[in-house]
Amino acid sequence: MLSVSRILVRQLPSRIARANYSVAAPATAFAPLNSVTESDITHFATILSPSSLLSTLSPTSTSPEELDQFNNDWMGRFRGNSTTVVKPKTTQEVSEILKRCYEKRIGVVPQGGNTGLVGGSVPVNDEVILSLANMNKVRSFDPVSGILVADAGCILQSLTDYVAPHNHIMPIDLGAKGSCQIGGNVATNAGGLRLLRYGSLHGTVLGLEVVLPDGTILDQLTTLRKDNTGYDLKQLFIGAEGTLGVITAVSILTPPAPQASNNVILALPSFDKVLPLYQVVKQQLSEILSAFEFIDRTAYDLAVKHGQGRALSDEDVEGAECFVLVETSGGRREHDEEKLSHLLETLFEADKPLINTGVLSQSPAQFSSLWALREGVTEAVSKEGKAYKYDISVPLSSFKDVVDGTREHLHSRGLLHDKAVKHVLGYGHVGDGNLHLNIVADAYLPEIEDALEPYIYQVVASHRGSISAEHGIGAMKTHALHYSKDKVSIGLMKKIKEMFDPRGIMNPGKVLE
Ligand code: FAD
Ligand code: 2HG
Ligand code: ZN
Repeated sequence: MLSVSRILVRQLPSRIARANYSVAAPATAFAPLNSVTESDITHFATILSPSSLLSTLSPTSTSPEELDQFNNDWMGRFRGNSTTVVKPKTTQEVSEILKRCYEKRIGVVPQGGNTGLVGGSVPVNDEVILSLANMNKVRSFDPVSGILVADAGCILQSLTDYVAPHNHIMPIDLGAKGSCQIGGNVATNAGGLRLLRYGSLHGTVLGLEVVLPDGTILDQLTTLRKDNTGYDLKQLFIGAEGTLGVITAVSILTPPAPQASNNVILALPSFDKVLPLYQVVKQQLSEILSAFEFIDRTAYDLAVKHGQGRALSDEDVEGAECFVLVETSGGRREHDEEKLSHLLETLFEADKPLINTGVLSQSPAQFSSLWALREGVTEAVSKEGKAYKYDISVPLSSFKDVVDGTREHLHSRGLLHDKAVKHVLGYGHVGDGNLHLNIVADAYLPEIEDALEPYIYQVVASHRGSISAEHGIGAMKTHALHYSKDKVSIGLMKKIKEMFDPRGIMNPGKVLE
């Protein structure tokens, strides 16, 4: 196999590319932002109820510790210094707050469930944190069309529970479903575990209500499936990570719940079997295939170690280099089970086997526990140590080379040991070409970051891949955007930012440098 590092040396003198880029790119020159003052707090108090205003500044008296959960990100990697959290209950309140911040040039960070993995949901300095947690009502649901209109602060799991009795499901599902909000999902254009079947939020979101930085309310909360009346403005806010406005409500198409769902975990002897397996699975399961997720051996072992579930016996996992979780969702149980059994027979009886073994769930509890293993990898990684996360799109065939190449690279820098990097692992959404490369360290150390960047971004660029398949850019990757976007694209993004947010108050320091 061709080593990733060797490809790089030949193709990418990336530091030079970056220097060239910064000379040519148009600068986003916003005037410096101001800190929140006591007079702003007095003003906010005229807009919000007392319980919706948390600030260490007088006349309020919140302790700094109470603000910790808002200032720190999920990974414990990014930290802000905000003195003030506002928790509006209505779109009108959001509008009034933004008007004041716009007038006084105060930075604003929209915050949903704070489960983002790129440092986008916490301030870089002392911006106001605008939490959507109090905007958590379903506005309407039409069981015939399946269209749900909900406040942005609704938690994804609660929306799933809301539509379930109507035999519908949310088109998106992810491990953070118990905490993340639909507004945060839309703002990050989160992918997750159902993208293979239902596509991205760019397709399933039908409308948005957004408060623009100057307080103007943009009402695009349509429930129409078809609407070709000029530019589709809502698309700009999907994946904008709060840099263009605050999403206050979402209209989304929910699919009918499948009548039958099954899943199976397959243990593979080597990575080179994953792609042939994917081909066979696609061919045989066709319309009922709803997920094809990949977990390498290190990821599997960590999930088991940290109690996220155990799918296979010790004997079954022996000799397995990686695992694949296949899910089917269809309309008739007998039909789906027949197809799945036929697939498993083909796999077990093949002359040149693609799999060692597999476990098919036999009950709803087993179905959930197989998923828990895959969804639990992120949680397991965070229990094991401090994670550097690279969420990349690269050709499926190079998933293993990227993970192994990174491990070798860290080894060559003398960083692969207990006091530095403990594990390098890969997992993700094979069906979407999205690899989650996680580097688990003892602590966040500058020498590890220096070894990882720009190395990994160069690898991605050498494949013309994406440095962020689904988690976004946040604060973590602003400096690396040029590895995936050309000058013209970044120039246009800056113009769009300036048009919507001429004072640069919305989520400063995120997405664009
Ligand atoms: P936050 O983390 O609060 O915010 C994320 C970004 O969106 C920030 O830039 C914030 O400013 C902005 N934002 C939030 N709400 C709004 C709003 N109402 N208006 C404007 N901007 C807003 N991501 C995936 O794509 N796929 C996965 O499979 C996946 N699995 C995960 C599993 C775990 C265990 C964890 C911890 C995270 C996972 N993530 C995944 C990342 C994260 O959960 C998603 O990005 C999620 O969509 C973020 O939602 P949130 O409400 O927590 O947003
Ligand atoms: C997943 O697919 C999430 O589990 C999180 O996107 C990935 O933690 C990660 O790197
Ligand atoms: Zn993912």
